Amino acid sequence: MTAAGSAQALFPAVVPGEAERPALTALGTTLTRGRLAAALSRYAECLETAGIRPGDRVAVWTDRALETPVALLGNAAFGVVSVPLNPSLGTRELDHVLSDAQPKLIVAASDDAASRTPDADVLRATVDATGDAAPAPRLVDDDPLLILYTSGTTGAPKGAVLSARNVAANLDGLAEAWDWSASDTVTHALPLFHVHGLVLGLYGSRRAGSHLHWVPRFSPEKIGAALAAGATMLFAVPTMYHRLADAAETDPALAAALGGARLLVSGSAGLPLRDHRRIEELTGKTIVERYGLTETLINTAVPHGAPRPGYVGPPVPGVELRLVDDDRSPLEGDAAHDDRTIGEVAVRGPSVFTGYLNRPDATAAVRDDDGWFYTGDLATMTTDGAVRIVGRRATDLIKTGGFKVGAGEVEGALLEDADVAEAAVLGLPDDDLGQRIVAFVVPRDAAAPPPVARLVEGVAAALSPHKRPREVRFIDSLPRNAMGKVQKKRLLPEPSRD
Ligand code: MCA
Ligand code: AMP
Repeated sequence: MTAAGSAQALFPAVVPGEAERPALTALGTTLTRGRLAAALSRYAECLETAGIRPGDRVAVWTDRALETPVALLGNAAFGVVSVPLNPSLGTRELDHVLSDAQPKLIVAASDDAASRTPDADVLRATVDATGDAAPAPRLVDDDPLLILYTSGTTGAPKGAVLSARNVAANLDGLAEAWDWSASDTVTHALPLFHVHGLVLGLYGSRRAGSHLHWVPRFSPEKIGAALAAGATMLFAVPTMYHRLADAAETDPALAAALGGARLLVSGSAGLPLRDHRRIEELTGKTIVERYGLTETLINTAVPHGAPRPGYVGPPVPGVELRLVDDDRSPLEGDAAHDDRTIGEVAVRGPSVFTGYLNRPDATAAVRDDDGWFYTGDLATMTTDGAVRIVGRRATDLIKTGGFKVGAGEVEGALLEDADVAEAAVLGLPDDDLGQRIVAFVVPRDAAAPPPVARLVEGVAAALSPHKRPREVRFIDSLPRNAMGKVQKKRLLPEPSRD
């Protein structure tokens, strides 16, 4: 696995004798390690023919097709910087990402990308797994590997730039925590445009040498089938576990398949204790949680063999973590470890991103001169370092189905509607989604409010379907304080106000 000098390859080379082991399965096709390496080489040749050189930015339209993981692995292997694009991105958000990241090329498995981006160069991706594999491993270095777009409270999403070293360091820490090895098969049904599905699921599997069985569209049945076919690890967001628990209640084969896995991992949002318990009762397996951010990758992980519902684990090997107060001073003495005193999570280490693309101001706001990154998440810690996430600083950041959504961007999209005078968006508790996006809208004419479907479609078409409000409530005016500032908490039902 080592290349020249002490430099290390990002993904291990295929060892003779192991070329026939499965590496990647999706939609009924399996590529062995040898054939995947060949497919990456053919893909790299296509990039070269298209005039792409290492260091260039290439966007990947993450169609639900085998071509997508092959392109994302091929970009990494060839040394180009991937900008993964959600194919459901609305017009406004797509324009923003393309003008911010300025990719030289968009790679896509379908015609969709070309019709949505008439001014861009689009390369139609195919999987050609014939011929030899060229031995040109991408090394672990500080050059950018990925630009991943993530929402803030206001404004358009920012591009978090992650280097190969960020990714390799984090994946090695997770492999240690979870005893993740080449004998594992990971399955997941996550999108490939975010850290969870892409960095952990796809790149993690390649780095550990394990087999990835990617299910491009989530359903409990398909996850059950992947587990029954031999997957040993499942990565999923809490919404998926909630739906798996619902389905397993009437499907003993699914419960048995979940129980047969070596490790069930949840992340991207907190898993309610109720769903922890339901899965445990139905399958005999206890889910382990891990906690992270796009900008820092995974900060904490419950280790394999030591499940602890309610906690997201100790720091991943290589990550420094501490709780800080409102002034960003570390909590001291017992307060830092009493599992009661709440502080903001700050992290430092090789997995913290290199910065936001084109946004040094935003980078400086979250990372200090000593390299500490301030997550905005509120937590407690035990004496043995186990972290419990209890909330977030900003109520304007919503996590719905594991996707992060800024209230401000949804409000902005609602205000585009000529019949909307004012809008305030909140995440309200939801058993399935964790939080559901609820829009409080003041219509220009109370007697003739705009149709709800039009408002919902408007947000989906401008931003992305997962940012659409699941509920719209019309109100006469937004509650404001004496200074005229909107007081969103007064829109909440009484018990949720704190
Ligand atoms: C429905 N649809 C619509 C509308 N209604 N489209 C436009 N306008 C509408 N009004 C479409 C959607 O586009 C979608 O189509 C389909 O209907 C279902 O949409 P939806 O109801 O939103 O999906 P869901 O069934 O609720 O999805 C649940 C889910 C999903 C599968 C759990 O939320 C999901 O994949 N979550 C994963 C999020 C994730 O990976 N987060 C990681 C972030 P179509 O199906 O065709 O698209 S990384 C991170 O957080 C950190 C680092 C970490 O810790 O991991
Ligand atoms: P993102 O910006 O999509 O990368 O989301 C990062 C945010 O997801 C974190 O700041 C947390 O608020 C949340 N998150 C991720 N994993 C967990 C978890 N296991 N428990 C609670 N919150 C989580």
